[in-house]
Amino acid sequence: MLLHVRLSGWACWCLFSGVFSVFSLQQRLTVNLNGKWRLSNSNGSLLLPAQVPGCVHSALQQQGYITDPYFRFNDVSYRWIALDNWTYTTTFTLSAELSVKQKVLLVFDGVDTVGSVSLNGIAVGKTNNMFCRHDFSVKDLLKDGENVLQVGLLSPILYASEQRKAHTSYVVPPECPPGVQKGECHVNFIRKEQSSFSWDWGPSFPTMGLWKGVRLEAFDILQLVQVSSVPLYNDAFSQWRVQIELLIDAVQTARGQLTLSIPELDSEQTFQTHFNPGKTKSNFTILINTVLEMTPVSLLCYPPQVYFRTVELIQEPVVGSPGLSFYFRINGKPIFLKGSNWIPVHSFQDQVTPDVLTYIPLLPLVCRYVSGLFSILFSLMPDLSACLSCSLKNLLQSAVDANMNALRVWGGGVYEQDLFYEICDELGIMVWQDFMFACAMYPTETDFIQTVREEVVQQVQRLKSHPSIIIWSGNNENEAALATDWFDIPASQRPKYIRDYVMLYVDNIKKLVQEEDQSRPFLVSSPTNGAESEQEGWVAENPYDPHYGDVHFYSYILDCWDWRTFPRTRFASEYGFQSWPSFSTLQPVSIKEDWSYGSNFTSHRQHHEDGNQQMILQTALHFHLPNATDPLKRFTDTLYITQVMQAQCVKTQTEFYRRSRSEIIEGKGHTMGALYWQLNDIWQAPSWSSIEFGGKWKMLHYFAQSFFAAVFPVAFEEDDTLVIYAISDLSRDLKLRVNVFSWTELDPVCTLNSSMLLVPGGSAVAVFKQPVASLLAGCGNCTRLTCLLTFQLEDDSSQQGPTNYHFLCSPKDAQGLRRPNITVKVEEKKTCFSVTLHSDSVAPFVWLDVGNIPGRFSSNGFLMVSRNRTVDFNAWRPTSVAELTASLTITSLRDIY
Ligand code: BMA
Repeated sequence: MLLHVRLSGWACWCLFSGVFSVFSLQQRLTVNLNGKWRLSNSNGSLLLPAQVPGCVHSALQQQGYITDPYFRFNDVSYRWIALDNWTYTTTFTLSAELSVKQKVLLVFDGVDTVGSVSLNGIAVGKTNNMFCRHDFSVKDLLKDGENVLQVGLLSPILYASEQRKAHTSYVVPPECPPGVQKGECHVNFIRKEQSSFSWDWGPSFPTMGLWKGVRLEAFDILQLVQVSSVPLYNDAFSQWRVQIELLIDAVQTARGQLTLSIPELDSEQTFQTHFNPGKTKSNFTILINTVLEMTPVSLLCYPPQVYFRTVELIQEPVVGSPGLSFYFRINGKPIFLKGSNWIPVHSFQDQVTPDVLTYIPLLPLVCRYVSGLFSILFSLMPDLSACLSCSLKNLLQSAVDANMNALRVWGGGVYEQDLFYEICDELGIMVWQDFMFACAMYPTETDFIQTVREEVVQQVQRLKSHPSIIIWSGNNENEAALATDWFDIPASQRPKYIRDYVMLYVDNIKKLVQEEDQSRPFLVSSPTNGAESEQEGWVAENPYDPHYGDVHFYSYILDCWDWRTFPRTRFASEYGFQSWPSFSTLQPVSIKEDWSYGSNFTSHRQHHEDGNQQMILQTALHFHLPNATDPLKRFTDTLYITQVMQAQCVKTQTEFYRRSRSEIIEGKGHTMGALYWQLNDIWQAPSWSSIEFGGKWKMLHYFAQSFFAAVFPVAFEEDDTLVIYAISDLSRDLKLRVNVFSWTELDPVCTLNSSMLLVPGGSAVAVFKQPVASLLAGCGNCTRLTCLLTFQLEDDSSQQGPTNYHFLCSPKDAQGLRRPNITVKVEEKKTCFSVTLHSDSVAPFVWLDVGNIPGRFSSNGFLMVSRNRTVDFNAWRPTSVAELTASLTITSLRDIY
């Protein structure tokens, strides 16, 4: 349905009714100032071309002044870059058309970060917040002929340190990141991507640059700066209305008539309106006369599509459980959020690319790429390696393909670019959007609050039209940091920090967001006790209380196969385990001497204290460690086994959360969200991610395809009794089939079937319960050490959802597990390649790897309990059967020791 907006005299959206026609958008002139600028450092020793949008690091690399910043130890070697000040310069010539316009704005969509802008040698303004768009009125400074535009950028490290020094009254912790992160100090004093000074998964690259577009906008009378729209539903009247907000910049007072209409919905409204000189925001509401179903309906309009959907965060008493529920109700329906946490895709945002091209091996000579809706024929191979690594589309599609329905844009990164949210809208990914504050206290001086206010208003206005965003959240872990005293704040000073906290997130951010957007909930922090935290003055005694709100839970040392160690929370918004990326991801940024688990490189890339050791300890609880004599094989086997460990740990924990959906045990439960930490990687290093830098899926991501499936069976043991739950997002009559295998045999020793049971949509229901001893007694010579189980749900005619498995002992104790001797055949099919495996015995965690050929298998890391299995491989660049066959390695658990 098309939304018609008529502002008389306005050539904006669709129609133009011409009551007066003095001004129109069509007469706005835009001069794009992106492209090649010149960049110099403070003493002028470096002078080079630099791309805008872009940053200093990218420019230095592109011009060959530095090599890949991600190579080996370069994060430390290139520290000098962000300790210097840099100047971007460009020249442009004015057209006659532009010079006669009444108003000319110089617009920066994003300056990173502390900048002074001058035009023809005259200062026009300053910037100090990378999350703000800036515009400066420059008509009087422009001249005929050549104009010189300069942006001087201060070292963000030195600026942050200056700000810290100026803040003498009390400390605003943390002063510096932990040493293991090799980062910079006082990032909380600068409004910039907080993880750019280093994080526990990322390098320190405090970027500087013009990271978004630059342009001149010239117009007469007025121009439309931004349009946003949110649908609101009135329960009492069962009526929709769409709130449309226009941000107008007017040179002089303009009066007129505005008509909003949606003919398809038989809804129209007319407003007499006027705009005062300067920037004004005006809200208009159109009532929808037609009764809409509570299902998403799309309205085509400019600029984005508008969908009708409601979102509520339900916090209400739960029968049989102290505390409050915490779940999202979308269009009146409770939804379990399944997904992960999103971090910045790259240290250098200019290297984030929009799309991924999928190679279809149809035409051998002229390769065909399909990108979204468009098919383009290329006769020459474009260089795809760069675009693949950081493609938003690829990562988001990967989330959807792993059956995720939600992502949390974590508060230590950036508010993502418009395209991110457009793709989420399109793919149906629900976004939990943090504001960019993380793991720290923040100053509350007037200047700081002022710039944060501007940031918040701008970001909410920019993003609120996106239906994918279902919640705004004030910060990451700052309530927890205060409540559980991460920073050793003396008790006597606590009230001051709490006052600052409330001032920033409640009195300012929350208030502003709620003024700007009434269509979605606001949460002050994550984790939080939500309504209970508010009761306790916004900082709860224990923000990790499982009876309220959301929980972040990490435990690296406790046995992750033991579900009893996990909190039965209402909503798990963070949990996870580290693993290493694959060798093909590490190889381009390392050299031979780096390829061992004890190398300097291996410990340099690990930014989480004791992380490498924790991975090994957790692995050793259930697996033999690699013992190959060949050092490279031992290294790659170690990378593999950390991925096995991570996949299995996150699987166990996620299954626990999903099966806790429908029950209250010892007063806890009704879990309605599982967002593991973290989806993606910022560089090639060990981390909690399920997707490696470069887009390659780790074993965990393949596992997520199963453990987030709409219909899925999960097993666990309680007091030596095996319990299997059917989890279903859909309503189905289902029965369970359990196959018992011995580790030595590829045919089941025995099979058990349950009777058919209705599993209501949105529930987790126990469908099987039997003491392990009695189950084994009825099944040949099976013991805990010799046998394992697979199980699946079925309806009358076919299997529903993926097959799952349950080990009755640690694989390291399994008796009869043999080297499987897997052989393989690669074939070319119409739209992908197929890989057929043949195994002569049971093989756990079968891992196919084609090295640096980018692409994805349809399934990987699986338990092989059949002689043959075929999986597909979708390549993201042209390849061949020969190349794939040569690159393919297959590893299963028994191959590493
Ligand atoms: C959480 C996150 C991040 C961090 C992750 C892993 O607390 O919010 O700050 O990267 O844990 O430690």
